[in-house]
Amino acid sequence: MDEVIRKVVAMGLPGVILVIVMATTGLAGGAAIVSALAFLGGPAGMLGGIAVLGFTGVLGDLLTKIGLELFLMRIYEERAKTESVENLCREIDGLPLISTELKDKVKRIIEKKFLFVLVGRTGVGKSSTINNLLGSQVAKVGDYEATTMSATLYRHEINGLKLAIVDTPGLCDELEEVGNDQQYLELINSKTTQMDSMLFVSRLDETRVTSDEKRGIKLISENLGTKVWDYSVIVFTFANSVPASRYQEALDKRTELIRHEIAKYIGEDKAGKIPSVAVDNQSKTTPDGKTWLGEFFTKVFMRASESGSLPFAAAMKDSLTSSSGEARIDLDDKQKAEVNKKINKLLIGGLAYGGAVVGQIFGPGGIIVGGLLGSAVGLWMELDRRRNA
Ligand SMILES: Nc1nc2c(ncn2[C@@H]2O[C@H](COP(=O)(O)OP(=O)(O)O)[C@@H](O)[C@H]2O)c(=O)[nH]1
Ligand SMILES: [Mg+2]
Repeated sequence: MDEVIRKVVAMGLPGVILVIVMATTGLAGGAAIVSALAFLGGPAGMLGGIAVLGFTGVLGDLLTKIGLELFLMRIYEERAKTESVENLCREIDGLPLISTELKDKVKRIIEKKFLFVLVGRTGVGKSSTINNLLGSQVAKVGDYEATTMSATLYRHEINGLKLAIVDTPGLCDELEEVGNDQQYLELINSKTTQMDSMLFVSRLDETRVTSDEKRGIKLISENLGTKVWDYSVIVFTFANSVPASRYQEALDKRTELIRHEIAKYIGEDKAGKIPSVAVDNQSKTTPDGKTWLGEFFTKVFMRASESGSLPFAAAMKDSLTSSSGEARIDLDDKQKAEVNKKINKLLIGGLAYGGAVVGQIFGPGGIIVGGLLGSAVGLWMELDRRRNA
């Protein structure tokens, strides 16, 4: 661990306050210490000494280099190894000078809760995809009557990561009573800062963007805000329903079509960057002979990591690097290299994150990503409350 981080960790709350004061006020040296003491409401031994005074120099340097966000994540991640997560979350809630959004991010890194949302027309394979991702039959498949707007949240814990996947039936369906989705969208909207990725699910073997999908894209863009597309991935199901000879072409064409529809709200440039991936819920492979789970993981991981979901990438690191047992998700060398590069670049930001090397993904029974779970506890409780209301 970096020496500076180690020192701040050893200081506990006073150390955190000192870091925040320096980052948000630009104060340094004795002035920063005096100010931090004021926030702490009295003399705190560790901040009083000359040792700390001299320390503010190197502290400031590292802060400039990696930024407050990464610094705080790193400190709390380290402290969570020896202190209760519950107490730390309470401490974080009470921190001065920083936004609620930043607090949420820092809490997420120690709680290891992640939220994914699946949207798509009924019947495209959302539930099947969730089951494949989580490696267990948690979602009910083939329910064509699920055209109500009640969202379902599936929770699953994998290697200590708490994943929540929200299945949103109806969002892309032509409904008689559309009255509900406003309320529902507002609800999701209030949680978007906690959403790690939104998966837009559509069939690969179709030739058009259907009117329900267009409506879904419009609803999402207008209600969740266009930013939601920054961390979305387009997932094409029924990959094997397309002949192998036409697979790549179909994937390119379908991607282009969906992106074009989304572009109406965010522009072609941004839409052109939304990644897509093909899966087939009845098979381990796609028509190109590749195992799709690895590609899927890589795409979602990269996207969630890019979209400012540093906590996700950070928490993922341990799962990615565990080395016991057989991996449930196999990454090929290229995928491993990509994920490695991302983890090392993102997490580290110059800081000793320890040069993670992706070995295998999620040991026995493990894996990844699918949905939305964690931060979702709030969403889940809210949905539950409304459902029962
Ligand atoms: N061949 C094939 N069938 C699929 C695929 N995904 C889902 N299905 C089938 O399509 C039907 C609807 O799937 P479901 O997961 O319930 O869709 P949802 O309404 O979006 O949740 C079920 O009969 C699934 O077995 C896929 O990728 N390939
Ligand atoms: Mg379903």
